[in-house]
Amino acid sequence: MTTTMRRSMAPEADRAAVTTSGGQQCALNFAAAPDQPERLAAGASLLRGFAVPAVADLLDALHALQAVSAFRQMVTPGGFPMSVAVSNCGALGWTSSRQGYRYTARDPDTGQAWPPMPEAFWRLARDAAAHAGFPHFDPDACLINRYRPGARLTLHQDRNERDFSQPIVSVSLGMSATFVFGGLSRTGKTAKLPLHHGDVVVWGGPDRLRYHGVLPLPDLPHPLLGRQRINLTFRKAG
Ligand code: MD3
Ligand code: FE
Repeated sequence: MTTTMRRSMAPEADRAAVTTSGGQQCALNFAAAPDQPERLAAGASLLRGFAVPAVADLLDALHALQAVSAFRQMVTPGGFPMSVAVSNCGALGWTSSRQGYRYTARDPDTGQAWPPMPEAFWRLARDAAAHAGFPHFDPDACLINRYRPGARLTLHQDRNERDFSQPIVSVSLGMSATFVFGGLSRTGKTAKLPLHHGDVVVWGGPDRLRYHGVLPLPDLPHPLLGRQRINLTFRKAG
């Protein structure tokens, strides 16, 4: 028997055996292995914990970015300040103002270009997209959302990007949130999904234009990030 055959016939052998305090042996199983995306819908995949190995690099880069383009509360086209504070990196940045939502090459607060997308950001987004079945994803925009307790995002669609064939990759860091996603119309049925530190979701294909939002953030501080949730949203905007 070849090694290949033996491996394919006994995949359990690859799992670690653990001895419990009671003396019994059990397989060390994971709810979702990091290399096994969970299919939420035809074009949507949840990669639980996918960003965990990259967290230290992501946070280092995030601190450097904040010194160039700080978080700020933008105003909605309706004239209300967003509860979520935002910043951007990459060639294009998402902005909101009384004039509407749009992508700009410059930070309106500084008049300077948005800071370049850190290599660790771009690499993570590309790897996650590839794992979810979207190879060669090359994001030119990363919207950075910062939620404090109570902050929320009402149900909306992301439709300011040029090419809807490109997916959106979302990375959650810090406090957990409940993400809500609906269908292609605002009134469609919705589902809730808890998102935790390190989780990555890839939305593409038929799910790219789904309505979605985030429920008000409960005040449950995170060991590493304290009382905040950071969401990195990678897009091909231009
Ligand atoms: C599903 N941000 O910035 S990311 C946004 O957690 C936004 O901060 C949320 O929605 C957050 O626009 C959710 C997940 C996400 C992003 C884009 C989507 C889900 C999506 C586009 C289509 C469908
Ligand atoms: Fe969105």
